[in-house]
Amino acid sequence: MLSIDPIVMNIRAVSTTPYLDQKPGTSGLRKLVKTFQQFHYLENFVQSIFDSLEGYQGQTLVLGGDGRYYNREAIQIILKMAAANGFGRVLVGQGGIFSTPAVSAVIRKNQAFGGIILSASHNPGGPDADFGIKYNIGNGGPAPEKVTEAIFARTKTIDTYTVLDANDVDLDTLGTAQLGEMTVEVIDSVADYAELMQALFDFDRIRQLFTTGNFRLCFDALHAVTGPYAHRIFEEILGAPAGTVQNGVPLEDFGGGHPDPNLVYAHDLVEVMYGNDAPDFGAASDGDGDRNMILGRHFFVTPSDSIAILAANATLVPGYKAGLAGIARSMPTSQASDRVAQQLGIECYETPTGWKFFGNLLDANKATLCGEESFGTGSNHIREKDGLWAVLFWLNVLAVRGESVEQIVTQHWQTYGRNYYSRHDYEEVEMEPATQLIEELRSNLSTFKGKSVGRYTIEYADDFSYTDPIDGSVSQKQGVRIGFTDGSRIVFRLSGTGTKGATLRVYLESYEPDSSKQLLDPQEALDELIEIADEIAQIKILTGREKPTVIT
Ligand code: VG1
Ligand code: CO
Repeated sequence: MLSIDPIVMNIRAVSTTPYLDQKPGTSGLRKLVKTFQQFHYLENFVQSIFDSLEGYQGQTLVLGGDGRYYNREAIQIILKMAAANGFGRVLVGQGGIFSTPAVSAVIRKNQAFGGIILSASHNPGGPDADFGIKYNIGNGGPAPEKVTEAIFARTKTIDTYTVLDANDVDLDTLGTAQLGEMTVEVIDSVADYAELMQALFDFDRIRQLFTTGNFRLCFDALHAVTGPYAHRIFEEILGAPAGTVQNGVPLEDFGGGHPDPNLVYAHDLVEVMYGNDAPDFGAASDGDGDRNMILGRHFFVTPSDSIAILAANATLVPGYKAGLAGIARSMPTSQASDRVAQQLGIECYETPTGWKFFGNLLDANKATLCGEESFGTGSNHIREKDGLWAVLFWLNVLAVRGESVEQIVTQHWQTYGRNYYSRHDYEEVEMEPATQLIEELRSNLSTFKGKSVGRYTIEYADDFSYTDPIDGSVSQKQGVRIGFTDGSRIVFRLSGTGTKGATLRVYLESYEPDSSKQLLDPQEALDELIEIADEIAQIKILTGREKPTVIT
């Protein structure tokens, strides 16, 4: 008697209608969970990704997320769609967990076609908070603008998606399952990443620091994705005592907090590091593990300084002992690394905000280290910024130099001068006045040059435009810059990652070569520039805010 084979599964073409708001921002599509839960919303976007790609039939896709609410549901949907669209294999992190840098590492190690990361990074999680999805290409890095533009164009016309009718895959057990013709491999979320870190850093020396040196680290995972990575690497492999990692269990709502490693949102860590008997070194990472905040005892390291200091000390670290090909920083990041690059006789590239702009420079071996003022640091080991990598880099430097974080930073200032730096964020302001503020600045640009304000004279004013030195692509309107004759700068831009209203970012920088004047509080050192920024952009009047929401 003939029987129907029960494992034959159905590929279904499902009719759908476009959503018109699926434009990816600085780092993927970020929306409220409720938006993503709308009928076919996620499916439309995922099918638009697949429709914008060519040549993935039979190839490997890497898939995982930061564990926030809706992660598991989204993974099941994407697996069935990947199977229906012809991928050969999907590598998914156990429990659906993968940090952004781990996805980048796994794509590269397995020569995968690309990867999908489910994260809204530093944005809060939970049923009433945010979700996000981003696509990474075969080099392990975020899709460049031409890909995200193609995806967005497709979302506006999409009328069908395809999906395999199948049961959910068990995401918690390591091993292989079959979805139609496609293989799903549930892999250890940490192993490949930890192996890569061991190849770059002197783990023996760092282990000695923990086991014989009285040295204490406090790492705060903020209940986000780096918990399992930090436990494994710091406590299991490097021998730091249990308890070194705090808030180390990923929670769907990050324990109600913002998984944003800065002085405001990482307050538990700040209390420890500024308390009595503080540890020697403190660090935190964000929702998806690509950012880092570095603290010494009672001491905060500005991210712009951090990248400059890592560059200046790179040859102390095994993975970088041959020196750097170049440095790249995003435009609003301070010019501290430019000074190191100059000293080293290498190039310092200035790119728009967002890691996708570093990809070509890294692939072409023009840059080895990259950094953003927003607590993002990374290198050519992958194509994403990498929070734990930065912490390990610092640990390696601390182990070799045997000095405190504060000593290393203040010495750096003495050698290179100090770039006082601060970013003022005005979060969730209304979209209309925020846009008006930027538009007015843009239309006044030509009138600024040569103007004197207080003790400053404006040398240039423009809207940053970037031409990629490798592929010639042009990205315009990347931030209004006002530069002063003494090298100080004010930059204004609107965030491309928020989901509520608009977030205005004001970046302030001044340069102090005199080491006797380098120990001021940055807010004090920058006070006149802060006033000028308000005057030029009418921030208080237009936003209705007396002060920023977050100062970093
Ligand atoms: C912010 C940061 C930017 C970073 C981006 C993604 O973008 O300023 O430097 O690359 O977030 O990082 P925006 O457009 O909001 O200023 V993550 O860790 O959120 O993926
Ligand atoms: Co992030």
